[in-house]
Amino acid sequence: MIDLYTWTTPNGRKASILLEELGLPYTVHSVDIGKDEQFKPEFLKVSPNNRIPAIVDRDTGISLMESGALMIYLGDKTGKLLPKDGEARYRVIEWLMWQMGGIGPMLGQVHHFVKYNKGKAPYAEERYSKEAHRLYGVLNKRLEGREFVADQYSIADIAIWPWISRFEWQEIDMKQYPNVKRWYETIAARPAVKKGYAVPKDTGPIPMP
Ligand SMILES: N[C@@H](CCC(=O)N[C@@H](CS)C(=O)NCC(=O)O)C(=O)O
Repeated sequence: MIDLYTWTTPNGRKASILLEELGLPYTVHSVDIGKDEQFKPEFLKVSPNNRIPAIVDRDTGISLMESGALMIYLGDKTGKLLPKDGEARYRVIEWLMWQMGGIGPMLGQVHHFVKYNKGKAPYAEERYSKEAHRLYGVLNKRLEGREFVADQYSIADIAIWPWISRFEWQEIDMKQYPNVKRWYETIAARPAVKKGYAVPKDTGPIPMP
């Protein structure tokens, strides 16, 4: 049994979608970051950086913060969605790290400046929007002639997808990125993705381009 600490954000959805895909039993603990619940002492014991998602694996006693780390852990625990060794494993980790270092932090800045604080910092809006387009372009190129970022559906796709689901917030026209659009729609149709998207609560249907 896994305890999942999460909220209705792209990083949170990475963990719930993965748990649904793996078919692992889990208990959801909502951490409403809008109400500063991430600073509660009991949550900080699991996630000292006061950020969701985090997990505790009651089978092993291991607790983990950082979505990339817990995705690798769960992939290894189950032997699914992360190849055991060889180039295939490193390819998945490569694109997972690309999400962790690029897509997440940069699109997060687009949400901050373009969606929530429009007009306050034109330079930041321009800088991060440009970076968002660059990253969408990289993803579009990677998906040319490839169904998924590392060929087989993997934790890398699951890490990237919830960020792309905010394409409207990012003012991205998916028609400009046809391979991303096709990949996004394929993943959005998966039953586990639909279930995991609605954790810890239903915020409405998955946005479709
Ligand atoms: N690198 C972290 C980022 C996690 C993160 O930024 N979580 C946000 C929600 S998407 C959060 O908990 N924010 C609360 C805060 O900043 O206090 C991960 O991938 O897990």
